[in-house]
Amino acid sequence: MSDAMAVDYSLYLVTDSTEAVLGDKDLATVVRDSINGGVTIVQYRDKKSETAELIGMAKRLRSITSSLKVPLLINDRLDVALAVGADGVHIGQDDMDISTARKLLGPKAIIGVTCSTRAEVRMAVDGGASYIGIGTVFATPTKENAKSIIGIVGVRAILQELTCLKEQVKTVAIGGINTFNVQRVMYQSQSSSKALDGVAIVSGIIAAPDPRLAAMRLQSLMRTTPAFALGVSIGASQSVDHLLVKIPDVVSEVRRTKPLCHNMTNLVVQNFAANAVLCIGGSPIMANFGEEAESLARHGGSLVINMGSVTPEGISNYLQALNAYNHHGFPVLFDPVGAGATQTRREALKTIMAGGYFHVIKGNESEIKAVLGQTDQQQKGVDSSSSSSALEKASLVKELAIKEGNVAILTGATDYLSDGDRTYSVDNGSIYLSKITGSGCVLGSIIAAYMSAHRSDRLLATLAAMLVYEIAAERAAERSDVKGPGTFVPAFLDELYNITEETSTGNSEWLKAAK
Ligand code: 3NM
Ligand code: MG
Repeated sequence: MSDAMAVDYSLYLVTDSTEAVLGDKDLATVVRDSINGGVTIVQYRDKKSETAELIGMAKRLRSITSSLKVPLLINDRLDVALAVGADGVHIGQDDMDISTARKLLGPKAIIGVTCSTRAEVRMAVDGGASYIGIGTVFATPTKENAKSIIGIVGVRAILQELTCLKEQVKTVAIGGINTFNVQRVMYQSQSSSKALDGVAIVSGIIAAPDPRLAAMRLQSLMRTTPAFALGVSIGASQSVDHLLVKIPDVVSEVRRTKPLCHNMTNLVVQNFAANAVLCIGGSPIMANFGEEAESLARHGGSLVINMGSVTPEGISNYLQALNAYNHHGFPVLFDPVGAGATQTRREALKTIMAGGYFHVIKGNESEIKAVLGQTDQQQKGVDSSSSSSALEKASLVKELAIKEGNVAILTGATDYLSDGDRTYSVDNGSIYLSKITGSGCVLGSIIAAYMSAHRSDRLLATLAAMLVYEIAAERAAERSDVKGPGTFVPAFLDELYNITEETSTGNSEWLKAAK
């Protein structure tokens, strides 16, 4: 038996001998190939075979894993583990209890327990678990009767519990993890003090046409910073003045670089949003067809997904585009319009959020609450209403930003923005913004343009966009030719243009109006 502390859990293979996953391949060969590709620990899991067959295969796996110096664990069956001299066992919540297993196998054995709740984690830790298998993360055909799908949020909660317990127990996430989501699972699950030690994978390796290549690809994804997280500054607490002095440069950068801003937005605001992006110096394209996203995503622009006119076909287009931009690492802003308004939208919200990583999520109070899973009373329309205090709104954006590892924005008479570390409010704006349609959507498009022009500090880019937008609205509303919402719209476009043009010619007087 090996030293449990020295085990590398980074790429944990769980086997499956069923036709549906293994096909007609030989399991022992698959295990050997996948270790050669980068698997660091193996669990032999076979829920169907008879004991003699289990021991036969376990012996073959023992000899392969021993020669390749990788630990072998057996799922559930202590007798099989003892019979072949495995390094330990993995037990589920319905299997033998951890304390008994520990007593039978001794202190050096590796014993892992599957947990989906904080309470299960405490029991596993008390019983002497070496590691926790956290899951089920995503729904997966490999485990049809999964007890609960906890999402990346659930993984975070368990990592936080372990931080509170001050336990050094190791962790792997399991359930539906593959090359598309492994980086997001690792990145978004980390809490301030604890990250996953690895991921456990069944079909992503066993069902792959070439298990060695699949393991290599997964290992390399695990070891590289995801494209969507590159160039992100985290943890630099700065005063707002420190950020404000940098804003003229960001505003000019947008006009100079004319970033492509790809909008998948609703029927109501396409024209308005495209004009606003042009006015601040960006290059808008309004393209709702997912097929186009891959080639657009190569241009280094940004994507806005605005679910204001959501349809089933729309959702699959969004997901295709989200995947393309995540893959290339360029910014994506999500505007969950009317997220809590209907059951359909709540479902759409879940599907879209599970489909990829968003650099920014922007919504009004009820939308942000819906994204946080907090709304129980139904939102009436897509317009905003408010019931929380300033402090509550600030903590909503902070909570969302921490949860998603991104920038969150809550819009309203006062806007709130946070990257989890820095939380600010913007008090500029005009009452007319709430008297016209699409003002929020336009803000989303402007932020996205700023995010793609200025990559190194997302919060700075967002704040710059918000101030340009809110102060332009203020200046427009003050104009003598503006008599109401109708005359406000063209004046607002003018002022977006004027402010950004003035800034790029060296005049940033407008910033003095920032509140
Ligand atoms: N245990 P795949 S999920 C074996 O949640 C197993 O405890 C789970 O398979 C749990 O990588 C799971 O193919 C199957 O999605 C994971
Ligand atoms: Mg079991």
